[in-house]
Amino acid sequence: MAIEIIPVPDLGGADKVDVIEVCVEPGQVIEAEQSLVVLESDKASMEIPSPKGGKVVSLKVKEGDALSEGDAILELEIDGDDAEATSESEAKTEEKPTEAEQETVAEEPAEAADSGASSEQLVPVPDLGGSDSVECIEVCVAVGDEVGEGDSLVVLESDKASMEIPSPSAGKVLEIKLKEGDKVSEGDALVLLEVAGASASSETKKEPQATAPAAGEASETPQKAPEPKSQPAAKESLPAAQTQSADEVTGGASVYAGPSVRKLARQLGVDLNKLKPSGPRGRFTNDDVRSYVKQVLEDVGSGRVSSGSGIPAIPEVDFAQFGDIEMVKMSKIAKLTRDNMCRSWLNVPHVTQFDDADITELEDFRKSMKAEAEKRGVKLTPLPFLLKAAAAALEAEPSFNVSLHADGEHVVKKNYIHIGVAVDTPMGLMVPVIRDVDKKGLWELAAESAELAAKARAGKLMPRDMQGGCFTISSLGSIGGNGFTPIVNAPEVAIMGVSKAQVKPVWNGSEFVPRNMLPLSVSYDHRAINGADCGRFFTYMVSVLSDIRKLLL
Ligand code: CAO
Repeated sequence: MAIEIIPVPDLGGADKVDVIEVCVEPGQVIEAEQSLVVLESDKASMEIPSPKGGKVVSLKVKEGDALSEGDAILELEIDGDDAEATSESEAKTEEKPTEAEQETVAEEPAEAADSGASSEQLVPVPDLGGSDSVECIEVCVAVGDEVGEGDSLVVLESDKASMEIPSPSAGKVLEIKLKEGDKVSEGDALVLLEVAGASASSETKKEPQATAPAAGEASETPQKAPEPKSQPAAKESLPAAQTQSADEVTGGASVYAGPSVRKLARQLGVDLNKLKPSGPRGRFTNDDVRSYVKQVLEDVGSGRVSSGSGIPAIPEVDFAQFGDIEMVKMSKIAKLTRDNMCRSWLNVPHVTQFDDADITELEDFRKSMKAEAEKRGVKLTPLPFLLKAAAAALEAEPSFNVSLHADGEHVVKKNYIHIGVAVDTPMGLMVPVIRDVDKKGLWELAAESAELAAKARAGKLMPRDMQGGCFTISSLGSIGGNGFTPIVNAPEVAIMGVSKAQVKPVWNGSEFVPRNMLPLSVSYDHRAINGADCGRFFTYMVSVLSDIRKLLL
């Protein structure tokens, strides 16, 4: 029985790689090759397998840590046989190089550095962690490309993982030794690079089996690396074959994307299944992910979709195929209306209630005031009465005179009554706000609403004229209709729709009598207002409109 620290193996040159998952816990009995942690660099995600079986004593890492080769992952209690076998294999692996070997290694960089000339370097397939005959699904470079150290040369894909093979050195691509669809194994030639003297020499030191043939030698076939496969992975191995299963990362197994694309997609919260791949053989590229995010941001910015709504976009249609068409530019106000309506409709859970107000007496009174109105130079329409009735109802039912606070914890109760009136203008819909409706008389309201409507139609409203509303009235009464469901003008929580008044037969308990009935609807935000609140609000407003003497109370 021995306690061993299990370290991070060679990460193929990667450093400070994020731990994205810890797969075991203290006390857990694990087997050799069982995944301990999942690491993710910008090139690959990789599961680090346990080199031996045993019981996890303690963890030395947690999610979010950044690890490099040699850092402790965990303490493992190993039983006798395994412990012995391990120390033997470690002893073999750690055998010191002979003096001659040491000299060669020490001298080579010096020679190359001295020469300062560029040399050729054949880059082979690194250790694939046991995978064999792995398909090349993407060649990321072309002959003549300048690549930097770590740049992806090719993407290989086994049935377990896809892996980008990074260039071991900076240099120029002289030759590509494989094509898409080829099956390769460890040691097979990938790319012939022309590298500067110093970096060529350092690679020569690291991968003697992969160096370019000496001058005059014709062979281009790289020799297989005879590295012993000890655990942790031997030098020059890329822990690619332990990369995270394609099923477990963004997009699932049916999605063809390299680790860096998957990482980018995960970082940006992009579901690759929603994208169309543009890479060769249906593979996703980083540009696919970026373009998708750009498009979504543009759509959100333009109001075509609501942020986070997840609502599929309406497919674009080429209408010209069905007949003659014209493209008409939307006005700024039309675009603002589009955005505001979309935002309210998607954010506010709407409920609409309907009722008819008997405005027979109201209309009699209004008509009786026509001469007076003319003298005053104002037109007395039903609108001022509706404004007064709405103000009275807002006072009587204060749950309507609120806005939901953005903190999600509060409701903002307003101690003022400002009411917006939707005005149909040639530029589009505008909603000027009449302040302190409760404090104003019918004549004043008639004059002010007419003035604001005129200003709106002349395009002369100032932003302040349209701010601060508590409630909105949208009247289609002069146009027609039996009823409609207006959209709440958020952050207000309710709106009234006014349709066309008509004389209708109404049963008074003993007979049908002709009454002037005004169809009304109230839409409300059900997050702020309940049906019973609306029932009280609406009933009170209808009763005021039916008997305007109540406004005096
Ligand atoms: N039923 C029957 N007749 C009505 C009425 C109703 N509900 N409301 C108004 N009328 C009558 C008026 O009394 C007036 O007739 P008289 O001249 O015989 O008195 C006539 O219709 C025209 O009224 P108006 O439209 O000039 O004045 P208003 O005060 O009723 O309305 C305003 C003002 C600004 C609300 C209106 O002009 C307007 O723009 N309405 C459209 C609002 C809109 O587009 N809403 C939809 C928003 S959602 O897309």
